[in-house]
Amino acid sequence: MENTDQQHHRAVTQIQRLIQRENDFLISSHVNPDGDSIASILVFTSILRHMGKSYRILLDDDVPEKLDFMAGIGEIQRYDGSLPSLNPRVLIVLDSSNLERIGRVAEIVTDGVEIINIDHHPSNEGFGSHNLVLGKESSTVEIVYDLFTAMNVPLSPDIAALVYTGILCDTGRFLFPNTTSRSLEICSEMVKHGASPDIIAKKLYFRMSHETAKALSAALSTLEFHFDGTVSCIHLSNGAVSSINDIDTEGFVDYLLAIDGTEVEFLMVEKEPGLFRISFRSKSRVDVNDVAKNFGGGGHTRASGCTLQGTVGEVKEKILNVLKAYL
Ligand SMILES: [Mn+2]
Repeated sequence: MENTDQQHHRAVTQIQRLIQRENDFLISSHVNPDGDSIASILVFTSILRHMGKSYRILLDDDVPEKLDFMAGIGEIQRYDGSLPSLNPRVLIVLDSSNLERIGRVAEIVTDGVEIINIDHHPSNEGFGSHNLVLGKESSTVEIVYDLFTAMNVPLSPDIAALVYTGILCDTGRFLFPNTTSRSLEICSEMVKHGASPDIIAKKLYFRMSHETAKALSAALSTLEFHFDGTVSCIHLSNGAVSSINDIDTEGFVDYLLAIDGTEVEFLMVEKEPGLFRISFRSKSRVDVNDVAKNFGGGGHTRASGCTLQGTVGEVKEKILNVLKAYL
């Protein structure tokens, strides 16, 4: 029986051989793209470019505006539902625990297509022909960067900034428990090679439209506490701002994490009248992945989400009823 290190080593060798042998690649990642998924894609394509290979990047979603500064972002195409003429023999899936997470791009997979699955989610289903899954890594880009190094691709300031950005995003600015000395060592290396922490931080965290600032203010004004202050919640109603779908509400719920005494925090955003997108956070005790599963959602132990229908009062009631059992 092979141990994990041997499996890992074998997957790396197989992936290297496949890259050397094939010429056309399709690359994809999960819907709701984040800094790590985009960084993983763009660092992977730098390997393919270095090897003189053809590739195409398809996502079944738009890239969030705040990631528009990432080098090479213009190469990412939104999948329009029709199969590209490329006819790839290899599909590279990054940062996705299963094939459903890449949305309709999965339609491309026919019998002859080999799948390379590179990910850091412990829940990864191992759906690839080759699976490089390391559940303890902070981010997928850390794994892709190892491959990049193993294949002797020259490191440019642009690539350094991509790797740094991916790790920064998935470690929550080096604040989450997945932040390891290795993540920091890689980031230190990236800074030596031209990544600029202050420029990247400004692009990612210190940009907010006036509309988003007003929406944040409206959401925070709805703050409530439940169960002796162990749960806090806020909401943003559809009518509270002019165009709710232009608002970047990502990060709103994190403000609640700073409040003393709470264990679970959640945000309810009314994306359409009567339809709420819920974001959960947990400080230490409650597994909010499990909480979200009650409502058909999921995610991680400390951060998860789901979708619920009803009025804000009804939705809140449903959530509090379930949360009761977890506290
Ligand atoms: Mn990730």
